[in-house]
Amino acid sequence: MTRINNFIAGEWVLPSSGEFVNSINPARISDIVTRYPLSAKADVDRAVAAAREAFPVWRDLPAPRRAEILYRAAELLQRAKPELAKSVTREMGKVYSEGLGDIQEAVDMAYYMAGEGRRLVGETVPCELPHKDGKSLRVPHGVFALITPWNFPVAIPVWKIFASLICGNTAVFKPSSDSPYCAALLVEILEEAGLPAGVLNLVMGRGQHVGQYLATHPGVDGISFTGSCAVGEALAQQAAALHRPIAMEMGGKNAILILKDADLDLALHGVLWGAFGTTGQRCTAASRIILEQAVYDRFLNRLVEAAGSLRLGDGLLPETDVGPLINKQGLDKALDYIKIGQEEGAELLCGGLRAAEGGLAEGYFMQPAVFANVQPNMRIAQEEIFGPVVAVMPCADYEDGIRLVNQSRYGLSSSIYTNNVNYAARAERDIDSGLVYINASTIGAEIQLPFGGFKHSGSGHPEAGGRMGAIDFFSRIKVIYRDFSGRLQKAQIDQESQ
Ligand code: UN1
Repeated sequence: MTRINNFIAGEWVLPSSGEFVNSINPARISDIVTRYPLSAKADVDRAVAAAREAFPVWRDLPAPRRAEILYRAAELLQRAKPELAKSVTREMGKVYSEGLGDIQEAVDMAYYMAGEGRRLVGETVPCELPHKDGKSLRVPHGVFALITPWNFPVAIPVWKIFASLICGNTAVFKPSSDSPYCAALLVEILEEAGLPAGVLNLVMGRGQHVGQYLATHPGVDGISFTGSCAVGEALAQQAAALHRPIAMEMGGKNAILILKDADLDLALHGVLWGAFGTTGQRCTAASRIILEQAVYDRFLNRLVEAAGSLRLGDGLLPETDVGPLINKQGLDKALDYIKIGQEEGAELLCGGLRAAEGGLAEGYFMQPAVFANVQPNMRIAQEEIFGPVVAVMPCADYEDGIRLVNQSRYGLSSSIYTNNVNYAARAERDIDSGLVYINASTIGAEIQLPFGGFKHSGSGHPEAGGRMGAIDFFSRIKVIYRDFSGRLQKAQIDQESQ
């Protein structure tokens, strides 16, 4: 077991509080992964001051030079991938192959954002007056507060860190208290890659104290947050009062619509992967399955059989399909929704119990659950569970199915399985969510396209992607007019005199 510290102004430093708490392995709670700092406000003050101090020098370093550090980080991440993936699995429970995917996503993002260092384009346009030109430039905001969840403990921080840094911002990174060790490993890699002191600072601790204080700190210029709707929307109100840009990625209640002409084998793989991959703990997890009536019984039977045969266990064991939930609270919440669904009159066809056979009682395991005959307005069909629970409902036809897909306050990721080209094309238009998958599950976005939700899932500032995504959020547009006529020229007014 190790103990980790905060990283401020290029040094690994003790928290001013002197307090540390355990980060534990959710598959075996006696396994303490590390002890991490419970920081105090003074630590946030120091981290913000360090980021402020580093800002002018980092801003003035040409973006292609900033990029070189990201290229080095990409190589280091690639080299350390197996070790990092093991730490991801040990600290937050996802199966090892998904841990490798988490790191691969970080590698992809590092290369991609490094490339953006040579592509931070503005525009040059003709001016209406002679001997005058005009251009737009991308400039950084200053210091960003980056607040991240545990479910992608390396990939999601990297979406924010690399995009903010390549644009010339400096940052204070506050990771989830459920994945501080992974955060520290990531920061070590950036340190090794040669990131100058103060450009990225890491402060660990509780969200209500450290995260909240950081986001509203007077020395911060912008916020990027991924987490719950309740926290994100409260932060957005405070950010509005401070006139501070905020990007939020929040909940989802993602649906897969399966039409009767679909390839049902393919759809079954997609449902299992979307609903139970990462133990259902993705914002993009499939948690509503909408089946066209003609295939309802057939598909449901196959789904129940397949869900019941998924093997639970420690994600480091090669035979494991589904790992644990993140913590006691996550497990209790998912178990509560099983009760809620039953009380609402949905039919629980499999799973839904805490798994305790073998060594599983030592971790937060739950058997994957399938509810059938779900009504669209039931809580299990409307509220985000963030666990291995799926709500299945029938629909009459394409139109009815789309209506159900869109009947949600969320709109992050949706999917349709059909072999009818016209329905597939119509779904691209009709589905009201930021991500739409055709004949693929709701998870598996690639970093070169923007990632973000509609409605209550997001703020309209997507992550990842290039100029249509994160680059647009992490930079501001400055416009320069240069008049080299040597006389007063009046735009919009000097029409006649030329
Ligand atoms: C999340 O769902 O919490 O699209 C993030 C995916 C991953 C990122 C998901 N690349 O599934």
